[in-house]
Amino acid sequence: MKILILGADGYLGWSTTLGLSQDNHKLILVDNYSKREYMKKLKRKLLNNNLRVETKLKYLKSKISFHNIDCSDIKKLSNIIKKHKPDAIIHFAELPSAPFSMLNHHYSWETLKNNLQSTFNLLECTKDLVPDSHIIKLGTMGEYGTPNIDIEEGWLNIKHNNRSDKFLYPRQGSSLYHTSKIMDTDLIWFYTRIHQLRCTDLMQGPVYGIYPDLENKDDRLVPSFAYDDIFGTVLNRFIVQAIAKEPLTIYGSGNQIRGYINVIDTIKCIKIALENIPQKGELKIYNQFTEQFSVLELAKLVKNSLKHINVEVEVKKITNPRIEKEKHYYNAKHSNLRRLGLSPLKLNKNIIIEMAQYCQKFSHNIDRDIIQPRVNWK
Ligand code: USQ
Repeated sequence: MKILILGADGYLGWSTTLGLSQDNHKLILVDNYSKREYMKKLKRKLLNNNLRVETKLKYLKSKISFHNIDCSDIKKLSNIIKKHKPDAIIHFAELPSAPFSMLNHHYSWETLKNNLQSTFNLLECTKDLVPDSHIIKLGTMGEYGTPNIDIEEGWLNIKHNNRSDKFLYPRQGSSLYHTSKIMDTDLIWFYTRIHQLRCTDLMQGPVYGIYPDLENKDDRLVPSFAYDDIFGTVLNRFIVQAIAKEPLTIYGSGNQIRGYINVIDTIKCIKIALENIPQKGELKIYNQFTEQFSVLELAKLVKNSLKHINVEVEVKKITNPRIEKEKHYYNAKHSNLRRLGLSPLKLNKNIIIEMAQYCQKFSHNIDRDIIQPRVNWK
């Protein structure tokens, strides 16, 4: 397949590139490095020396092409789509952070503007130029929030006054970032049903992991690894905190439950989505996570695992900087990807130890000043 990957410099965009580069696809990559710029502005740093895409492609010795393009510029995006006529377009070109979106008016608007504009531009270009092409969009489990009923996979059958119909599952985000993803889903569903596009929306939980590929552990090709309070996801942060001998930052009670996924499984899910092309006018939605944990359970797992490599871990509850339910029901369905062949890699001691050993190699890069949460929802 000819596959266009938007947002190819990010944690998931680059991991997907690596994963798909081994298959017989033609890949075209797009990124404008804006996340790197925002990190610099906000004085947040990565753990690893994340090389630029052009350099990583040289090491990969592949003929993958890269275009430095902002997807919120519709002219530039449409030129790329016109030129390459991709069979599938994977859309990661979004600002991915809840704290970033809640920092202040400026970054809230940056998140809404960037995420909606890139999704809108992609849908417009697809409708006009490649209406048969398959859009795979990274959504988030956070779109559903933490309702007091089971979370279905995208859709909910509702019976009301003796009549029934199927709707998008009700959504309520706990940050403007999550809300931007809800709005994306609404846009995607509108274009899918009105213009008969083929779309897949992947509702993914927080991702962890270093190497996207079990066979290829070349450190030069590792994706970005964030551990700071704005861009790091919780398990990646905990492991860096443990290596830095800082207490693990449990927000509030630590009873918040989410569905987690290893970055290796993210790639497997993208491959499954690519193979399962929706009909015209069909929006497929998959809940993309493999296991549920509370924050406290994750912290305990890190503490117990790292004992085996003599790393002492302290766990500390701190005031929750976010407004989110800390005690809640959580039962999210996630059988669609399993049914299509995903066999999940479960989180275990060895995975945590391997991640910690990678972090140890880069411990000289750890900046303790960017670990404590600085963005407060209130
Ligand atoms: N948390 C802590 N301590 C920390 C960091 C986080 O207790 O140091 C807690 C949070 O309060 C939250 C949970 O851990 O309850 C998950 O937080 P997170 O920062 O790992 O995840 P989140 O902000 O929800 O966002 C991340 C990604 C986002 C993706 C989302 C999936 O940044 O791109 O969409 O995970 S989900 O959480 O299912 O919405």
